[in-house]
Amino acid sequence: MSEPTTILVERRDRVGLITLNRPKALNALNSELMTEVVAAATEFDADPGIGAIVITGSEKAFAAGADIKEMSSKTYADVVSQQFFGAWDDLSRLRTPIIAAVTGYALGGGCELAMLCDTIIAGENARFGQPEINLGVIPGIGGSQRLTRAVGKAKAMDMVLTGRQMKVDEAERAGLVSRVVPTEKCLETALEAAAVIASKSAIATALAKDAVNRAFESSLVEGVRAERALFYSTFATDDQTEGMAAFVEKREPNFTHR
Ligand code: CO8
Repeated sequence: MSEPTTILVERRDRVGLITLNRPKALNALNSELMTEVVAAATEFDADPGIGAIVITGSEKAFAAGADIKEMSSKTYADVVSQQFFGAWDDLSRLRTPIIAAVTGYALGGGCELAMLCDTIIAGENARFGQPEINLGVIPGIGGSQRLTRAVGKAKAMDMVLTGRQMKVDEAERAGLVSRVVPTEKCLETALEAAAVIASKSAIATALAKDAVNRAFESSLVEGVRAERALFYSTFATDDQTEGMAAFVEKREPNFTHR
């Protein structure tokens, strides 16, 4: 991949860190940024030296939405023929767990990007919203679906129809975010959580991620059946043997797949 211009990409030991970096546009998501984020995350996903990914923005904005200036002149024919923003879906197919570290605005596509990640750790100044209705459009990167599954119909309808912003205490109560921490500790906390995940068996974390995601995509019966099959499959791995042996022998596990 050529050097990205809209993001910063770093490795912190076994954690891949992607920082959205269009400060003048509050990290508005344009096509270039999408291509770069998806490419960087895909590269981390293929790297056995990386066990978790963190996506973050700036203190003022995780991302203030899709780039309205880029979108404003597009026609129906343009967005359909270009499958505009379709590449974001690729993020949800990666096996490596992804944490969104959200401070400041996570609006529109920004909120949708955070929800595309596997979990959200938020700073106290975070603001979530789907304000597309104010622009005469609706969410288009899964917001109407993932927000509804995360916070329920009543609150999702409220957010999507009024375009109002949700502060972090409400977002935590509603189950949109996993943890709320002081703003200045948000990235550090996310990196620590990612390092914990990256210390586990990468096969087990991928299977665990898959199992939890089934709850979003299937009925309870199908989800439980899928979980059982995934659980059984862990017994085909040397990391299961090692993890359980280490517990019995009262020592730290030394997983092969990490
Ligand atoms: N797109 C482009 N530029 C933006 C965006 C954006 N979404 N948000 C902010 N900016 C730019 C501003 O234009 C401004 O640039 P300039 O200085 O050149 O005028 C700069 O960032 C700073 O912004 P403000 O001066 O507005 O900063 P404030 O602190 O006053 O306000 C807000 C911050 C409240 C976040 C305000 O900027 C705002 O309301 N932004 C727009 C939020 C929004 O509506 N987001 C939703 C966008 S639509 C969307 O995400 C659809 C996704 C679905 C696509 C599906 C495709 C398939």
